[in-house]
Amino acid sequence: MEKSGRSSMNSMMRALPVPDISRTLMWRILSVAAIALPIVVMLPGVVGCLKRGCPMITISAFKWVPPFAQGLVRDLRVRWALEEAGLAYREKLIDQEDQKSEAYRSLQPFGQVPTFEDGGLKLFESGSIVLHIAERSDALMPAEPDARSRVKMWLFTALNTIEPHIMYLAEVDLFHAKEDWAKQRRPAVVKMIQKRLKELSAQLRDREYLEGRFTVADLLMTTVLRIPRNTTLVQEVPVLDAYRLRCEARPAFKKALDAQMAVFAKHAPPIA
Ligand SMILES: N[C@@H](CCC(=O)N[C@@H](CS)C(=O)NCC(=O)O)C(=O)O
Repeated sequence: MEKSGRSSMNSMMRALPVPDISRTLMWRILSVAAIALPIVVMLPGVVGCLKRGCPMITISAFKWVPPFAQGLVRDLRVRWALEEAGLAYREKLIDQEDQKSEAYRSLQPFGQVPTFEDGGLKLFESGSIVLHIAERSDALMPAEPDARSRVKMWLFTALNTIEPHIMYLAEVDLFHAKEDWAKQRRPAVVKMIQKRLKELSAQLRDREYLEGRFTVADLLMTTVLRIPRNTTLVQEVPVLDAYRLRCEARPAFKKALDAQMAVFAKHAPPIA
């Protein structure tokens, strides 16, 4: 009787859906690990943050500029680089009075925008700031040493070889257009820009980006090519215009531009 009772129990057990113990255990371990691992990894950083105060990147930007400059102010470069790198930041918004203040001059000796602060590090010059960000982000800088050097070469090209001529034209068109010297000088300035843009476009004819893939050099070059938007100089060079549009189509660019424009919209002076 007892024997037949045990065997009927065994056959009952076999009929019931018995859980696969090892699989259940494995899932439990994985679930615990999924929760615990990030905590363990982040804990030292969180504790350090609580002790020393959390470092947070701060960049300076103007509260407001006239429409001709909106979307071109150089904090855009830094915002864009930070967006590409996935780094959060806060803004230090300044006006013309702040530009002259001793406190701001201690960050930017020329009273200009942008500045960058991260913990104890304080930087000015948009080129140096985006390079600093890029050196720490795969999104903006390749790993291979020669490629890194070429990216820096193009970054200097944007700032030293292309931007000065473009800025000269901006000076002529936006600030001195009615003056005789500006009218006389303008054709030569335009000619020089056309020469430089043609030479640059020859480099981009067979490639989408300056160094194989999007890098901080493309970011800077694009912001430079945006400056003469009161002219058709870039549109006249289809390869360059397509390149500019390709870079501007990046979600990080849109976020950066929206962030700069939102500040101007918020601080717009009342219409008289
Ligand atoms: N070479 C500097 C130029 C900075 C610059 O010209 N910033 C402009 C805004 S885009 C500015 O602050 N202009 C006001 C001024 O010079 O007083 C850089 O790239 O950071």
